[in-house]
Amino acid sequence: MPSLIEKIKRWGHELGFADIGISNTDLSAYEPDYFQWILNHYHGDMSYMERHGTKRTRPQELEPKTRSIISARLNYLDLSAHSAIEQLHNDQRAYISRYALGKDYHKLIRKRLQALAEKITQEVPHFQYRAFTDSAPVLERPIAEKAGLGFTGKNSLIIHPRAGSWFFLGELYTNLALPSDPPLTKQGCGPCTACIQECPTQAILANNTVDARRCISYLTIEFKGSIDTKLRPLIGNRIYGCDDCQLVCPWNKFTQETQESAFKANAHNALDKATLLSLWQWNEAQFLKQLEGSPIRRIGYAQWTRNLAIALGNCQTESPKKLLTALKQKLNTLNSLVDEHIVWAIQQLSKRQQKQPIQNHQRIKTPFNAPKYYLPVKKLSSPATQTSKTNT
Ligand code: B12
Ligand code: SF4
Ligand code: SF4
Repeated sequence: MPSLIEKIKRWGHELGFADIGISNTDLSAYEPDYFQWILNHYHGDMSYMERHGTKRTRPQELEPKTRSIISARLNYLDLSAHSAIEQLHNDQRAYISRYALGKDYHKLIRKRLQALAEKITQEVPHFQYRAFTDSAPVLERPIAEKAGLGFTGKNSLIIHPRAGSWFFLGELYTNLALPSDPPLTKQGCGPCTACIQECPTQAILANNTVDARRCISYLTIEFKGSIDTKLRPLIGNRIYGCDDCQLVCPWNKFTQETQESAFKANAHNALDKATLLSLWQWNEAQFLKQLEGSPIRRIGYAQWTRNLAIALGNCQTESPKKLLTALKQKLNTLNSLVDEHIVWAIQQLSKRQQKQPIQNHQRIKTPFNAPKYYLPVKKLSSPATQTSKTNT
């Protein structure tokens, strides 16, 4: 058995995974927390989470033959992309989650896991498996934690002490009873609370959990409805997902850059440095063309426009006249929900134009009070710059 485990890990690395770990299927220690989260309705409109019941916490209910789980992580951060901090701090620009600057990860990771499974099948002909990443009822973070791929941070993400948190997770449910890896027990957040303080919408709660209903990632990606007007100003210029709780996490000074060309920022659509107004000009055909292969396409043009309208309404540095003209051009072109967000943005900008004071709950929070962001600086050819540094 040890030699098979060694081979699985070696093949995993050869296939580009940053780490492979193995766990058993007992997630009973996590089940109460998970269902308390559902009971608190922190999942918002993601009703599939409720519907799946115990399938997520009991792997055999999803795949009866499962005896152990091979958990994998794949780095996605592209350090050659335009600076995340600069993009966030400039309210004329659009902030898009780092994971979405390149190609969609779902197919890529599943194919990689299948390639790993094929190698195992050559060695163990009776090997059976199912590959998952993200979209199935799988409790991916607890599985990764059990398999030793990292610890659970206060921001609820899995953090590896030598690689930070900018990675995706994926799993192979297998019919083999493989020996488990030990979880990492020594590391953790300690007294740090940077992510809790810096989360723009105060979505991070006690007990390493997030109230998805307040999380900008949920609001801009998963949530299809009308966004609470109290939350809109807090969204700032984040038009697809949010990374603030990773950008301020000190463990991310150890980030490992992605080796996947698919995850590099797409030079063609240049989303890493796009302005709000340039994206606002896209019609639906351009949206579909520019975002071919991107995970962003999934939210559709109307939701994309809704998100952009909020960000335009939050923009304080561009001429309101210019923004108002652009916003009015899209009124009555999509649907009533989008119109409602455009009207809100127009009202915000009109108030500013008329110099009406912005009410306190509408005040836009400046991104990050934290003195430091913990993205390592891209390694350059000079030996003097070969060490990891923080960029402030
Ligand atoms: C639903 C979901 C969301 C929701 C809800 C997020 C959340 N925190 O639950 C929303 C849309 C908000 C979201 C956002 C993001 N997501 Co998401 N999401 C998921 C999904 C599909 C399910 C997660 C889930 O089950 N949540 C329910 C909660 C209760 O479960 P949990 O957080 O895993 O909680 C367990 C532990 O925290 C633990 N626990 C609870 N309390 C305590 C206390 C202590 C002391 C300890 C040690 C443990 C512990 O027990 C809980 C289970 O019982 C997973 C994929 C999957 N199938 O698992 C991806 C996933 C978690 N997301 C991921 C990513 C990358 C993101 C974003 C960074 C994307 C972005 N840039 O916008 C943000 C990050 C926001 C954040 N801080 O969580 C990655 C995380 C990778 C990593 N390094 O951890 C995943 C694993 C997808 C993947 N395959 O890579 N996501
Ligand atoms: S992704 Fe953004 S909004 Fe969501 S918990 Fe992290 S910092 Fe808060
Ligand atoms: S920012 Fe601090 S508290 Fe939050 S996950 Fe990172 S180490 Fe933990």
